[in-house]
Amino acid sequence: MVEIPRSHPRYRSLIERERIVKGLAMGIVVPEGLLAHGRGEALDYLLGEETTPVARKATRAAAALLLTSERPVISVNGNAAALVGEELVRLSRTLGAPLEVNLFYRSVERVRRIRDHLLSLGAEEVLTPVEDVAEVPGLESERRIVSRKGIYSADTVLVMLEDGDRTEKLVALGKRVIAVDLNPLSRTAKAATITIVDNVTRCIPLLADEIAALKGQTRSELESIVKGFDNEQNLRESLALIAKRLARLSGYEEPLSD
Ligand code: PTJ
Repeated sequence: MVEIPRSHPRYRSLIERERIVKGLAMGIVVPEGLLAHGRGEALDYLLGEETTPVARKATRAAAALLLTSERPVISVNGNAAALVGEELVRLSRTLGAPLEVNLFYRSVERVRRIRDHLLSLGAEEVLTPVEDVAEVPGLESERRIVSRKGIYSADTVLVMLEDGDRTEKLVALGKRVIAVDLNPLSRTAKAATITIVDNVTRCIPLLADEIAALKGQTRSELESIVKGFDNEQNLRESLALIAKRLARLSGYEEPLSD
């Protein structure tokens, strides 16, 4: 691996790539995860590679929802572990919620490797759907295999870099799902209770900060933050921000005729 100079204008983005590549070498990330990351990079580029005010609003609502949940669980896959392992451990501590490894390209070996990686970063509790497993009904992918005392019994699940199937099924089971997804058009984004259209590398630390900041609020104050949030509207606002930014950069503020 080459040393990336701090002065490089795309330092942050290049470091994220290095984390994913290192995760691949460690057997945490699958090759398909590189493609998913590339798609995320492109979408982040369109957003201006910064947390938008729209994403900030969703993050605050997500923090309030997590704080009013009885059994929140943080679902971790390969890309998330490689990109924001440390930040997820901090979030888990701040919230007092377990991490659970849940994979699309599942193998028991990789589940254990990701668990060990999170434990090495200081995680207190990492659930693995290997023993005492349950299945998410109606879901055919490997993501259906979950820990009985974790995602299966959770009332709220935080997911990131997800394909849409599981989110839809979890919501159908009556669970609240918070998704972090740079794609405001994805099925996950549309199906989730709250979608944060942001890069996990910016969002997860911000979410931990919001949780810490909101901890002193009463339950009814937190519930009113959640109630005041409209996911469909928030997704439309994210798309509108991208459209506005592109219109400004292109110099075509008015739509071109066909
Ligand atoms: O580790 P596994 O086996 O669970 O596999 C993980 C991947 C990511 C390979 C798997 O879940 C997958 O194929 O995901 P998708 O269907 O490609 O969806 C990933 C979504 O996350 C897409 O909508 C991407 O735009 C989005 N995304 C990519 N990078 C980021 C991101 N969202 C937030 N932050 C990112 N850094």
